[in-house]
Amino acid sequence: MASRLLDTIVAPITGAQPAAVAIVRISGPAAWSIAQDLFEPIPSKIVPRHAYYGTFSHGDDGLLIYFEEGKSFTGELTTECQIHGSPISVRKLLEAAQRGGARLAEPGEFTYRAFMNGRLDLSQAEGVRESVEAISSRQFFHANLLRRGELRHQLAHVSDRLYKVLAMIEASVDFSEEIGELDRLQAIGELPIFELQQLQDQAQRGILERQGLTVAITGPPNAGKSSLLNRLLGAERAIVTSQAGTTRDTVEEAAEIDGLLVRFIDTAGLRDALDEAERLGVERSLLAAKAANRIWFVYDALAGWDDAVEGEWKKLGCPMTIVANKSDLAPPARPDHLPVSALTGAGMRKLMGTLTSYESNDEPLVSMNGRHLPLIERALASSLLAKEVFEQPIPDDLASVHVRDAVQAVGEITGDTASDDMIERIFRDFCIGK
Ligand SMILES: Nc1nc2c(ncn2[C@@H]2O[C@H](COP(=O)(O)OP(=O)(O)OP(=O)(O)O)[C@@H](O)[C@H]2O)c(=O)[nH]1
Ligand SMILES: [Mg+2]
Repeated sequence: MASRLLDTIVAPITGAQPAAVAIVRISGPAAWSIAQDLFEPIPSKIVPRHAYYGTFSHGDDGLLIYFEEGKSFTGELTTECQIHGSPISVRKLLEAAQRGGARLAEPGEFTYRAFMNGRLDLSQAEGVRESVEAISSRQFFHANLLRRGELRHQLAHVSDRLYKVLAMIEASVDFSEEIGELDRLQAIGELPIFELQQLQDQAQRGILERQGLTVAITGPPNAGKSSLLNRLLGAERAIVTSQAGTTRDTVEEAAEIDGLLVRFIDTAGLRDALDEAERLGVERSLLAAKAANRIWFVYDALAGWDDAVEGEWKKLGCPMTIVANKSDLAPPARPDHLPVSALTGAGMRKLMGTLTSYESNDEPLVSMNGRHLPLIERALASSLLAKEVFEQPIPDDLASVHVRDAVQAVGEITGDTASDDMIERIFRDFCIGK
């Protein structure tokens, strides 16, 4: 993509038509001259970021907005055309812009240009994509944190410190006679170990909240597992009957619980299966439980907690929340069982609360995704190795290798040291118009 930065590009930046309005963005050196041929009346003196009403040459009317170079999303001279959101109108405007000299933007090319022009670093560009693709409130929250650049800001500070240590080492090697030996304690103090540890500690939450959770709803037959799923979804998703052994195949559905994306898996009741289909169903239940982040073991409070139920519970043998359903009919067998009723909805808030309780309720100030964490860990490990060198009677410049590796790792997050390949890979997943 890099060699083609001089082209002027065009694409709709709004979603699927038909819609009330669509926006077509033209970005690049010819953005204004192309727009002048597409729109009238062109005001004698155009004010940036003001909307002008007029007619487009392809027959639609709407608004034209002009953005100066350096003050647009891409950092380039840009015009945006707001037209009616009909597929025909959008296509005709795109064709007219192409006749005027623009070419269709590749997926992610607007954001790529914003990155190449320094408007965003690589992590912020990822934040742009994540904001667009977010389907839960927590995903959107983390995407916005990333997009706004707090990680970029903190990593700039980390890099500064690393470069300072490199400079100290180089100066002491090159000018040892003039400035004397390296002050090793000072060099250790400059290593951003604490900052990287803090980032590492904070990364997990963003990664978890982006991924969301998978919850397997298991337990004996007829306990009300499918009823519980339906109650959570507010829809009759799974078949419910009064017969034990109703659910065979796993039933999966996602819902947003307190902002978090949660995939619920309703499973076949656990017991010694009566036929082949049920046996396979029970096998799938166990697999689902194994793969899930959380397990709810649901039993029927009226039927009670007998040896058979206890036996099935023990077979799972991993930590889980024990849910006493049908609490409208009977209390839970034990005080540590969570009473709920899929019928009345009692206890549901508390049950959902078990999914979203965090050790710390403070909102994070910085967010990282799954690509960033290993790089933070690498930068931290290298910084610790550099510290080890400084603590031993071996030449200072051996620490440079480790410090440089930390710089490299941090730069792969921000894009400063990322290879073209890596950058292309990240932008390849963007959609057209982003
Ligand atoms: N009173 C009462 N009845 C419930 C409750 N939850 C479920 N039931 C009833 O219990 C029966 C079994 O419910 P299901 O949701 O099919 O139970 P299940 O655990 O999915 O059963 P299998 O799929 O056979 O393993 C149905 O008749 C439901 O109407 C509840 O909270 N209170
Ligand atoms: Mg069921």
